[in-house]
Amino acid sequence: MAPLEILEFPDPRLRTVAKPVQNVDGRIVEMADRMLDAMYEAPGIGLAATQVNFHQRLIVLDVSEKQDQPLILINPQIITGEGELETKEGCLSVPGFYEPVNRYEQIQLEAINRDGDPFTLDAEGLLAVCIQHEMDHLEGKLFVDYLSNTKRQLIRKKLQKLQKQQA
Ligand code: GNR
Ligand code: NI
Repeated sequence: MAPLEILEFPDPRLRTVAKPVQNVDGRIVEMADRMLDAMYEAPGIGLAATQVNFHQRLIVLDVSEKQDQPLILINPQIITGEGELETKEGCLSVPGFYEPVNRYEQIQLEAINRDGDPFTLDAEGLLAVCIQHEMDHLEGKLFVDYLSNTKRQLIRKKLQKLQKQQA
């Protein structure tokens, strides 16, 4: 199957709000597996369905050093968030730019796994940051939205120029 393409800022499709997954069927599991392939290929530590133009609440992650601990989260919901952590974030949809963003340091999460079963997850540090970054994508939000207008517009112009050169 053709590899999934990752949309890039300022593509308006990245602003779509994703709908809850109603049923964890073969189509969802297949999309999750293709997203993991695209994430490892990129390479990245997370990918939200929004980034591959699939607008359901599905994210995949792997923050392990060896990239051998895939995590699939369906309909993720943050139950509690505590502390604050500033991380230089990057995004596969904003290639080449890294800027500090503040997130919760620890989160408690509820989600559904690839078998369709609900589970809870306690996450901290980079995993917590990455989950919050991915959940923003499902709301049509990007890390550049936390930056100043000036910085965001500069990034947009630079990326648009690159995209025109590649077209
Ligand atoms: O690969 C990614 N690295 C990253 C680094 C710091 C904070 C968040 C991330 S997520 C990003 C992949 C991506 O764009 N996911 O949406
Ligand atoms: Ni991203």
